[in-house]
Amino acid sequence: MNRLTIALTALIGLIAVPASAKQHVPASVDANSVYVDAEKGITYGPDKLVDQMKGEMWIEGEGSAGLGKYISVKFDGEVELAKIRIWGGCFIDKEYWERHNRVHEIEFKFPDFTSERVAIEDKMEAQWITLKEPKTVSSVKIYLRAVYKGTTWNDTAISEIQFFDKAGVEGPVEGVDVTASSIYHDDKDYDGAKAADGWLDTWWVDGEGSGKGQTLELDLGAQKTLKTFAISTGFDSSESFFEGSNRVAQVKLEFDGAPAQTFDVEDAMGLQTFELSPVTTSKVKVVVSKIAKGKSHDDLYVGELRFSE
Ligand SMILES: [Ca+2]
Ligand SMILES: [Ca+2]
Repeated sequence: MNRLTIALTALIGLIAVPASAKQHVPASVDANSVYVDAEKGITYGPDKLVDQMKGEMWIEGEGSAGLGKYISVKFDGEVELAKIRIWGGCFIDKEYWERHNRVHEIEFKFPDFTSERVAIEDKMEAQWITLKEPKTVSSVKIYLRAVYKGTTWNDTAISEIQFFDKAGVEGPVEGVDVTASSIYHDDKDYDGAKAADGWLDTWWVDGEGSGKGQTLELDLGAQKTLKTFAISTGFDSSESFFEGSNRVAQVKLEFDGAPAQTFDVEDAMGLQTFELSPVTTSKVKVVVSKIAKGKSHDDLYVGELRFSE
């Protein structure tokens, strides 16, 4: 084997085996059927399968349940696909979940002409699918094969899909328990849990004053060594809502037995990620140390707080 061959082998080896375990965010998602509600001006497009919002979903646009229609997912190069997490219905709330069709069976079709058909339980929670064996692919098609019938509409909805390699979730710490210092009208739709549920379109809203000085205490469930922190703040479902209510402008993060770290948050919609000085802790107290004032409401919104190892 000459030096060039060795170099090429090493290069191919690097391409075939991902350097680290992670979630694969698709480069594009298309569908061969899309429901457009012309009256309301809403397109239930396939981009909504990967927008991190549970209230936004893809709905097939057939008069039927859309069986045989598919979603086409492309990755940025080859990835190891081993696990898929799916929210296979309309996840706005229990009522809408029941009124729409839910996914019962889907079939994965891979570029090497192999396929795998899997069943999904009829329950309103994210479900994990583990492929019989991991596939190295740059794309996959997902066909609707069977549905659970909705009570009102013969429309099949999928709120979100995520793709992972063998290691599964290695992103933000999940299953975080959150205690908020106050909650808007004690309303469970805006409790502390909404700030760490993975969804950008669910919010914790404070219940006292402007939100300055309020805290969210996060219990990570075990000691973790945290390396990044991400936050989305403001009522960011539209520009005008965002400007209307209070946003976090600065946070102070307090840990178990380690110095606090303070971050200035840009006054912008969407998720912002910060590098932490790595810290090992089982709890994080997020103190809202500065806020930006809304034009019309004195309520503070936090969509997400995420900590990654
Ligand atoms: Ca979505
Ligand atoms: Ca949320």
